[in-house]
Amino acid sequence: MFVDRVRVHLRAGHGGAGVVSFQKLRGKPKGKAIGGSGGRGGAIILRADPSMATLLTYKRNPHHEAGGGTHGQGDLRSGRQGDDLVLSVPLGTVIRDDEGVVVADLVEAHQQVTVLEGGRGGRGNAALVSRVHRAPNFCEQGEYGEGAWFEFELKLLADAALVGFPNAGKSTLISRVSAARPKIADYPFTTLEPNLGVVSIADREFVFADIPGLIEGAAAGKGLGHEFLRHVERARALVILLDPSPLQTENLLRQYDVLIDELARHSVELAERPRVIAVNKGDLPDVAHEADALESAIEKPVYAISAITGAGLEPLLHAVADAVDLAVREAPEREGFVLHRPVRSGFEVYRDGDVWVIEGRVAERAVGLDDLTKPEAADYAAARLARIGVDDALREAGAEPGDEVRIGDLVFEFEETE
Ligand SMILES: Nc1nc2c(ncn2[C@@H]2O[C@H](COP(=O)(O)OP(=O)(O)OP(=O)(O)O)[C@@H](O)[C@H]2O)c(=O)[nH]1
Ligand SMILES: [Mg+2]
Repeated sequence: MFVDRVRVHLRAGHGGAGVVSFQKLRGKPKGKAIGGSGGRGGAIILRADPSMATLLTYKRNPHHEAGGGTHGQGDLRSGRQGDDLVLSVPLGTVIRDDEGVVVADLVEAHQQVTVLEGGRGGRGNAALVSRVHRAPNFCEQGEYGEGAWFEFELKLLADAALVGFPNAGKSTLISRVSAARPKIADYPFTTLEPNLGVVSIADREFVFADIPGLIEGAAAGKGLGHEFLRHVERARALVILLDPSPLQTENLLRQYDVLIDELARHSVELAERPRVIAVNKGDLPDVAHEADALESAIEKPVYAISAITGAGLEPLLHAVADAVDLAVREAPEREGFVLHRPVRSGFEVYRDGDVWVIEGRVAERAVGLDDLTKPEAADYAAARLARIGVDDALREAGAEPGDEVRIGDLVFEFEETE
């Protein structure tokens, strides 16, 4: 099964929690803080792997999570970092976030992108010692690893793609000139998924793609062609394969016009891609004559071939290799990219019914302590919230003392601090 589009849920690893621990020291009633910090959670990394052909494994298993960090321990021992999870995707995979924004387009072998960073480890009480808190009896929780849905879409990276009506003989041709073995049959819409084959001609080589047949209206969603027009997008050159058989209701010129029109409707740029035009089934009567007539009509070279007997294939393949070379010279190297977006900073204040809600990582971090029922911890969290501006923001938004405020799972009352 060829799977070229999947939705995947990814979650970075949770950070380990810090710990509260004291070393008893003579003369120090509380002792010395020696609680270690938690390890950070593992990140999610996507990497392009040339040996992968489809996204099937993600269809079967759409949930992936990176390793969590472990908790800190006494004696200043930090927790272990969680293992990053490196997921392989085929070359040519486009990654989108849940809002449809392209995050990366991995077309180079081993190119990679970190899509989710692991949660931070919580600081242990040793790391929280300050002038105000010389022996803190609290520590930070580990931060949750962020989880999100992504869409992976595989766009083929063929050098040349076969474009033609169903039944034109595209699969027959690719099976004749490469090791690809797609199903061939005397009825239309036999090919339901693209097939790639490597073609060697003299000392030249190119990757050829056989895609499902296109019909009129394909760009508007008719037939099977629409889904697969996307795959043609990345081919450097196109081979327009025309079908002269009496079963085909459209004549050669009309087939040609319809196919070019559908390409243009999908993208103007696609209709301008270097192309080679061929008429298949040259073993049938009168085809040579029809091919000549087409050549005069469109004033472009037309290759008459027979995918079954092999007649005319060599000149055609050289012409395709030339078109690919030309495209390589004209178009700069296809480059992948990884989008770097600033981490969302700050927080948001909004009202949900009677409750003020504060949303944002900094605010969640400020209150992410082990036990806020400890007065010392609560004071510490309150001071942190004030410092990052949460109090001011609440006041500005119109919060009154006594109003309920929610940050993550935590609900508390807004108090005026001086
Ligand atoms: N006479 C003749 N028949 C051919 C030739 N090439 C292909 N055919 C026949 O045309 C029919 C369709 O061939 P396919 O290769 O399956 O066509 P296709 O373009 O891949 O069709 P779809 O996958 O449905 O789009 C089969 O019956 C082939 O045997 C040829 O050169 N000469
Ligand atoms: Mg086919």
